Amino acid sequence: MLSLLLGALALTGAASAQDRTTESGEAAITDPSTECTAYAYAPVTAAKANFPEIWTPVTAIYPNDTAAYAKFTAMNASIPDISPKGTMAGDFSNFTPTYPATDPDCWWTYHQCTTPSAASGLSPDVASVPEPRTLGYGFDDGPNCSHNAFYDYLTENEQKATMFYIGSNVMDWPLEAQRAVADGHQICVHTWSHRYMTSFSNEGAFGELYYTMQAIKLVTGVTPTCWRPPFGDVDNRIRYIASQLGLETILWKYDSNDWKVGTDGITAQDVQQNYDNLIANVSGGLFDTQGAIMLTHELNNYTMQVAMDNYPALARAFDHIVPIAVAQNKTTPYVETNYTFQNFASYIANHTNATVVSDGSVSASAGASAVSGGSGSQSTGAIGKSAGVALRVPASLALGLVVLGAALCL
Ligand SMILES: *[C@@H]1O[C@H](CO)[C@@H](O)[C@H](O)[C@H]1NC(C)=O
Ligand SMILES: *[C@@H]1O[C@H](CO)[C@@H](O)[C@H](O)[C@H]1NC(C)=O
Ligand SMILES: *[C@@H]1O[C@H](CO)[C@@H](O)[C@H](O)[C@H]1NC(C)=O
Ligand SMILES: *[C@@H]1O[C@H](CO)[C@@H](O)[C@H](O)[C@H]1NC(C)=O
Ligand SMILES: *[C@@H]1O[C@H](CO)[C@@H](O)[C@H](O)[C@H]1NC(C)=O
Ligand SMILES: *[C@@H]1O[C@H](CO)[C@@H](O)[C@H](O)[C@H]1NC(C)=O
Ligand SMILES: *[C@@H]1O[C@H](CO)[C@@H](O)[C@H](O)[C@H]1NC(C)=O
Ligand SMILES: *[C@@H]1O[C@H](CO)[C@@H](O)[C@H](O)[C@H]1NC(C)=O
Ligand SMILES: CC(=O)N[C@H]1CO[C@H](CO)[C@@H](O)[C@@H]1O
Repeated sequence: MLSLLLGALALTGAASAQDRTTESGEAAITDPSTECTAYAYAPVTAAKANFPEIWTPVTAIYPNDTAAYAKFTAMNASIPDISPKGTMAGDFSNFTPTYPATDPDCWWTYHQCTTPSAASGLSPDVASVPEPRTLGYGFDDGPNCSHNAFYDYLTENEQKATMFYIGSNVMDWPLEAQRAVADGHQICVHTWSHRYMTSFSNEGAFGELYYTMQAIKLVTGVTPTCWRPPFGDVDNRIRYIASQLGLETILWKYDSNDWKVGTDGITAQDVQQNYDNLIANVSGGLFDTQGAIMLTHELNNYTMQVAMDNYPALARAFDHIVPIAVAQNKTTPYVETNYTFQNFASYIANHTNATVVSDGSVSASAGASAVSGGSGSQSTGAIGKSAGVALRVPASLALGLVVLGAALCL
């Protein structure tokens, strides 16, 4: 009884110390259940009526959304004439039997096609990274409410990654989405409701991508230029709609199957084997001319933990682990071109493994990585602008703060 009482007191104390109105406050919470308690964020509350219902598949653009209509109308007539396939839940049993074996739509779900015919005019999907012996590091399905332990770990290792965010999660957990930008990660789109994209109408598919881009812009100030189809389910119609929205399609060649544990007979041992195989393939020379992308998730405690558990071995095996944009030398990863990433050479030259001592102060060795402040300092501007929040201060943001110091209560 006494311990219960003390426990309750401790919780109360912890709760009152928590600031759930800013990115830095939210990022400081360490108790997963507190992290996952819903909160309201004014810019999202104010904009919600102009977005689709959270977690509901988008079937249409709101008639009053003239900006969205203008964008959709401009591409409408040239969208490839390909019919929607199967169901939103991925049941293609009524469709596949009639689908030509030649795979005319370059439908990934059918035979993992990632290279549309030249006649389609579409770019190949990105399924591996061009830099040899390099892992293009990315995670799907975030922002997860309980991701602080995982993001803290990445920060401690000075490791940045590509985060494929679900629009509905961004609206639910906007401060967690801001953390990705503050930490220097790359954000790509992972659709609004995480359904099988080839099942959507043209307007619905457009909306799944468009409103996720808008949600990310609303809360972080930046607009992504990349996306990953949930379940890899993409064909030339969906690729075209994405490309017209300025989104490059990113897939993978290796699947950790972390997201499947407990279903389809997939076990944690299977996932570990998939990591081990990838690692063995590095010394086997499989990536000597081209690097790898493996499908991994920010989905839940298990997927984040298994990513952390395997990070040291991945870091030993691969020469470099970098966000996908970095492996592509894509130094302006967003529509807002004033936000820049380091190119590959700069990223690896300046990559250190220093430990962040505390918010706003870092060990000297990490100072070298302040180049990532090239991105970080500008992301400060972006977040500050859209949300008016005070930021936690990783080393990379130190430069930007000189400018913002006057405006923020640090
Ligand atoms: C647009 O329409 C939606 C759905 O009817 C509504 O919730 C929203 O308030 C409207 N937005 C504006 C700016 O009128
Ligand atoms: C898109 O094109 C189709 C015909 O291909 C037409 O029926 C539809 O109204 C168009 N939608 C918009 C929003 O322009
Ligand atoms: C890659 O890993 C798989 C699974 O362990 C193995 O069968 C294959 O031989 C490996 N290839 C190379 C080149 O290492
Ligand atoms: C986020 O992760 C937590 C912890 O595993 C899990 O309970 C929750 O369902 C996840 N949230 C979403 C939206 O997937
Ligand atoms: C998983 O959950 C445990 C218990 O809540 C927590 O201590 C741990 O930090 C979590 N791991 C991750 C990666 O979130
Ligand atoms: C960074 O340091 C941590 C802790 O010492 C270690 O586990 C990890 O392997 C290191 N990573 C790299 C890329 O050197
Ligand atoms: C990235 O740029 C460097 C020069 O800074 C070049 O050596 C490398 O080949 C480029 N890689 C890619 C994938 O473009
Ligand atoms: C970048 O440009 C956008 C406008 O596109 C502006 O709102 C933002 O403040 C700029 N950020 C910085 C850091 O200059
Ligand atoms: C190789 C490379 O690009 N190194 C960069 C590391 O960071 C310093 C400091 O910002 C830059 O001046 C270097 O160009």
